[in-house]
Amino acid sequence: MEIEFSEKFLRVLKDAKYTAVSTGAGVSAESGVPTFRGEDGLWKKFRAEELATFEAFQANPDLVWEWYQYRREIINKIKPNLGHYAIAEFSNLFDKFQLITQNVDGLHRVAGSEDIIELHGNIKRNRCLECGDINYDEEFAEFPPLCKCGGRLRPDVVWFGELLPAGALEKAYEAAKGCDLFFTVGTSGVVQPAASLPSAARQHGAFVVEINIEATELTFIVDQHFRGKSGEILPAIVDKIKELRGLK
Ligand code: BJW
Ligand code: ZN
Repeated sequence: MEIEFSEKFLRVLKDAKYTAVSTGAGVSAESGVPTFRGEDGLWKKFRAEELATFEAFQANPDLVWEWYQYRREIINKIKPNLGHYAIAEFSNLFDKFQLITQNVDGLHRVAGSEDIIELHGNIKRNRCLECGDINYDEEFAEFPPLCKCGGRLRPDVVWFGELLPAGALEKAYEAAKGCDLFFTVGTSGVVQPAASLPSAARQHGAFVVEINIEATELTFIVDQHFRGKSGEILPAIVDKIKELRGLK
């Protein structure tokens, strides 16, 4: 894809030593994972905010588990896209790199990224509400599923009103504050605290770039907005970095 890169962006791209990338559901959209908000975000007419809470789970564990099993089935069938692979290449192109994701689908790891901060957990894990045991079972003897100890299992993800995994947010903030180039990719920027990372990066001097198919809550605070699909724009950026560094 031919993209117009500004002089300023090219200079930042060439000079950046420490880059951080923060991703949301949009980066997996081209793989076939539905996003949360907008038209395709609805599942049986429910909004994510109505299902992704502990209260919803307590009131109707069958319904919430059905949603997660439906999503696991989708994720099990699909593959990373060119956006995930481009991000995996980033780690070889900068002295220091950190990937942060709100996604629970694990596709960054499949694409080859390592050291991923998963702010909202991982959909493949189950956690017992009683003993805290973690397992990766997908077939269950009973539904909603129970742990060996008899306690109720839940998906090991972060619901609204819950704290992010210990250390994850701190590590993400450290990256945002320490990097000189920060990308926010495929997120609507409405869910906190993840949505505050780009402004933290900017306040600490990073050049902040957004990649999204539409304007978001974050667009007005970024230095550069690329309008388009992450699976097209990220590979073009990787090509440009390689060209600038004489790697191709
Ligand atoms: C493309 C594309 C392509 C499409 N290429 N782009 C009032 C004010 C401020 C905060 C709060 C408040 N009231 C409550 C809060 C806190 C709350 C919050 O932020 N709520 C807001 C909604 C108002 N946050 C929390 O509760 C968090 N915890 C917390 O704050 O703890 C402290 C605390 C404790 C106790 C009390 C109060 C505070 C936890 C948030 C957990 C979010 N969990 C979910 C579910 C995870 C599990 C699961 O997957 O089921 O995380 S919700 C859902 O939203 C999921 C996502 O990670 C998250 C973000 O969504 P994302 O990724 O941005 O997706 P979309 O769909 O919104 O956007 C997709 C984007 O992609 C769009 O922009 C498209 O245009 C774009 N796109 N195709 C590029 N090809
Ligand atoms: Zn248990």
